[in-house]
Amino acid sequence: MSILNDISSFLQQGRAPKVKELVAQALEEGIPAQEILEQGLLDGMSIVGEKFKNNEVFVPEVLIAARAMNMGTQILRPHLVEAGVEEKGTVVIGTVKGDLHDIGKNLVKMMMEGKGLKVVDLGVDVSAEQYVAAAKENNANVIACSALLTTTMNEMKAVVDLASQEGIRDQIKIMVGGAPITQHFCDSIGADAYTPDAASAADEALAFCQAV
Ligand code: B1M
Repeated sequence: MSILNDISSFLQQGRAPKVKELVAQALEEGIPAQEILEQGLLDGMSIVGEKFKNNEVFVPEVLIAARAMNMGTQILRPHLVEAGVEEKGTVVIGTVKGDLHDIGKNLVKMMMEGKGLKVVDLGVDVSAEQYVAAAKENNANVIACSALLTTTMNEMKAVVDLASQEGIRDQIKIMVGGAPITQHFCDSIGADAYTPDAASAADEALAFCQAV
């Protein structure tokens, strides 16, 4: 079994120290960080997600797998983030109100930092008021909203609407993403961009910042 399969399998078992150790070992063996992320960590997490959907595992198991995922990504972080010295723009990021999923949001943040962007991370369960206040305070170019639940994705519309009410809509781009989000949804709420993954989110945010 390859080391990437082992990482996936230990992640599924929630064995964080083992995941951490193998991620470090894979890096030492010269496996690219992106490959470790996709074929090791994300592979394991998507299997956990499938089992969660089928009621084969439950919230506690998912939580310990998520903790293992986070430990693995922490080791990968410096290799994924080759941050530019000069800041190229500012992004305010968070997971929308009512939603506690942050693994994808953290990956998006990491990739954006890797493009030399300053990222202000508001965490999870972020209200429209918090996004807009932080965008104003930090003179941000982009608000980036992540949602993983179909029940919370409509919070993104509240962010777009509040940015308009507060008169900053024409100065800021609003990006949306997360598993239930689609281009159609993005268009329907009047957001500026939907991207399906962390790498394309970072490219898009950089493009917005450079267009200012
Ligand atoms: Co939750 N959960 N969860 N969960 N969970 C899902 C999302 C679910 C699909 C599982 C399922 O049923 N198959 C389901 C949602 C169903 C739906 O809404 N239709 C679900 C549910 C129902 C729930 C609870 C309600 C369960 C319960 O309590 N009964 C509950 C809700 C809690 C809450 O938020 N209020 C809950 C809780 C949890 C845990 C706390 C246990 C844990 C989260 C831990 C954490 O994040 N710290 C958890 C997890 C881990 C998952 C799954 C298994 C994995 C999510 C994940 O991290 N994926 C998930 C099943 C699945 O997705 N297969 C599931 C890996 C991550 C890298 O992917 O976040 O999609 P993702 O990010 C991607 C892209 O979407 C994109 O980039 C990333 C990759 O490049 N992206 C963006 C993300 N944000 C972006 C923003 C952008 C652009 C791209 O621009 C701004």
